[in-house]
Amino acid sequence: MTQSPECNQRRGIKTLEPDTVQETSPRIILHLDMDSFYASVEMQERPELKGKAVVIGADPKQGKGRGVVATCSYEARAFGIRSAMPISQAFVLCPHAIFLPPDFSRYVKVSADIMAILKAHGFPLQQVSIDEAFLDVSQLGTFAAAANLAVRIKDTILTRLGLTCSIGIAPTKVVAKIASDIHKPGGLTAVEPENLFSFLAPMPVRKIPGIGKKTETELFGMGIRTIQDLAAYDTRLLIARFGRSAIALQEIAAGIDRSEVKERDGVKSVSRETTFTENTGDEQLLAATIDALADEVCRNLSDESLHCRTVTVKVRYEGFITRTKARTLPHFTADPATVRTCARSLFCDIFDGRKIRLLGIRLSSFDTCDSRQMKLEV
Ligand code: TTP
Ligand code: MG
Repeated sequence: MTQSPECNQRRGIKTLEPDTVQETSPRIILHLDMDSFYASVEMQERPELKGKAVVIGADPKQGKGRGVVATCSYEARAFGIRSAMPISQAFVLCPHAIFLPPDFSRYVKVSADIMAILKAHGFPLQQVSIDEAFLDVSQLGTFAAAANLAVRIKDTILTRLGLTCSIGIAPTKVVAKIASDIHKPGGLTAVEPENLFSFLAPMPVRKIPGIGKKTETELFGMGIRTIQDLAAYDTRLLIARFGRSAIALQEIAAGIDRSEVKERDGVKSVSRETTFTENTGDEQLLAATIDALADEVCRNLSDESLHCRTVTVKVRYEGFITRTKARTLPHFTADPATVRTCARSLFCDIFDGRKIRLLGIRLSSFDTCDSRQMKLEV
């Protein structure tokens, strides 16, 4: 990073001691995120949908549907529709939109094609979700070379798969991710080390991955609105409010992020949830749903050759009150019966008899079959 501490003081930005932040050759991280992924896959396969407001998610049932929007085309976003919005609200915003159910297996296949295109360039690759990945392209040596690579990747994905993506390039993973998001769709944004602070400083704190609505509200209450405000805030007061994690947060705000592109860190969790057509307190139906969800997530687990240790059950009661409870098992497992038993017991712990709108199960803390095998052999 080339900016002097004096210059940062003038801007009100904190830095660590120069010797802990100076890097002789800065890393170059590329973050790619597909544009309106599920919707774009559908539009690619059905050209008559191109240019239309397309919403992927639950059946809207003329505005009486339940469940949420998974994603929507940018044309639909112009009407205010967003991911995770109730599908009934999406219908009100744009009744003439084309509503389609998600076709997950199709998206997983396209995702694998995208990752294969990225992997072919031979750089360390970390897939972080179905439609996004980091590449550590530091070996290219310059940001200009990284930008050329980004253009080639965008072209290949467009030519071979007919899909667009957005790419961010920066010296850290966090900034590369923020950069890939700011000129969507079809963006390419490079933040060179000397521009790191001026890029981050004016952004709203919410841009930092991990800062959600709740933390944002608390930060606003403390007078912290921009990333620069966060970087300049008294660290002791931040720790008093948010605990030790405030240190990492403040480092990110100052452009410091040492996290590496980890090749085997792909899938972090596998989850499935279902929204009932009508809120229900029928214990038999709830138990059967838990079993079906457990079987489904276990199938996903074995597709990915993974074993998990942590099972989380999510219950959303009528009125949108959500409870979750997690348990970490003593051993890694992919066994549906084990997951079912654990999920049922977690459900019993949080079920208070009220009617339920949604049930979900998430599996996390993974070990791959390969690494488990290796441990057994030791
Ligand atoms: P995102 O990359 O967050 O969204 P996106 O690709 O649809 O749009 P953008 O151009 O803003 O990147 O998520 C990737 C896919 O994950 C998305 O196409 C659908 C799915 N998804 C959900 O099912 N529910 C959600 O709440 C979100 C955010 C995404
Ligand atoms: Mg995306």
